[in-house]
Amino acid sequence: MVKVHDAFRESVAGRADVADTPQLLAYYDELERLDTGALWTVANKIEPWQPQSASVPVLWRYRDLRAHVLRSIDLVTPEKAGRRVIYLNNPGRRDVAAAVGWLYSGLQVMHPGEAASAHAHSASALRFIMEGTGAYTVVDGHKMTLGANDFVLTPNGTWHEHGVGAEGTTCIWQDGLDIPLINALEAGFYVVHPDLSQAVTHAVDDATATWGGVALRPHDVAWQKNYSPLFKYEWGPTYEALLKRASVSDGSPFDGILMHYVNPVTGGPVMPTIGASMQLLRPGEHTKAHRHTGSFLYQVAKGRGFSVVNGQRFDWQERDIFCVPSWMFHEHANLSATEDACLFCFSDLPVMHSLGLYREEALAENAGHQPVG
Ligand code: GTQ
Repeated sequence: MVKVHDAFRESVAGRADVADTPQLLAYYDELERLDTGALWTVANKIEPWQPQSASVPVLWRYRDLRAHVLRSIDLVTPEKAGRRVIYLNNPGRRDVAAAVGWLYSGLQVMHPGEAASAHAHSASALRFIMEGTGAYTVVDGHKMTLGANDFVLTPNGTWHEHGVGAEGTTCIWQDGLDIPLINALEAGFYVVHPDLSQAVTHAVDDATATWGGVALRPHDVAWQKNYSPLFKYEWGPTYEALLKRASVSDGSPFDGILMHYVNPVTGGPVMPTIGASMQLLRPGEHTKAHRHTGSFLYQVAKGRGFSVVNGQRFDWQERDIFCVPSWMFHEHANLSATEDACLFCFSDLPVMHSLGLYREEALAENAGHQPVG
């Protein structure tokens, strides 16, 4: 079969627009034998005018997933599986096991009395608790107790392990990691802890007690690392902060009341590669559509509503998860007239900001986009 090289031609000044000829095709074959190629045959493809996400918008309904997640308890042990997780596999990103863009996510389930072995890796991770009691995470000797809608960090390089105390109930949480990004950068290392578990060397929940003050920072504790020392962000104060903000502000027309979880030392994102936020949509609120760079994974922490992503409507309720791929228009709506709705979200926004790649655009009123819903 004859190879076609001019499929990406564009007749626009400054873009590649070279027609195939027998002479050129022979030339391209010679270049290929030398492990090279003519840029103009690929230029328009490798430098698109704007981001072309390979990810597709997806809604993962918890009511569809939950029974399958629980079934894994009878099928594999955490000892054998390493971690008992059902991961979210975006149809456009199966080759890299990403939920969206360069972000991985999965639902992990653990029985009372179970624990997963301690390990460390180059990927940065977070967990958002969906259901159950008695869950805990240990990060570098700091033990954090976890309840529904709590969010906990296990940053790059830290020893971490997860479990559910014998007195607890079956727990399900969402894991979020930058595994695909770290693999794309070919920078991933993985180590299993020599003892398979680590000693708890600090008082339980000491990170929250030390760094979780209301805009107060301890005088006598230093922190030099590039991630937040406040490993756990509890739902109670998070929700309270959203309600307080909503009492004095309408927030953003595109995002409602959107608050970023921050590193209390710097005011910056919780980890260098993954940021997280919680967003409140007031009863009946419907945000305006916009798009920006970055890949986003949402979990519905509270309420019900819908989001329109790239023109497609996704109706969601508590615990559902959906993604917004880079540069796709999106808007969110709270369908309740009386209750607020809250969306937890994690993303690669810190990467976009630190590399100078963040761009944002509102949907033009006259863009001919059909509002949905
Ligand atoms: O607990 O660090 O869902 O390394 C996938 C890979 C969780 C973890 C996952 C991991 C982890």
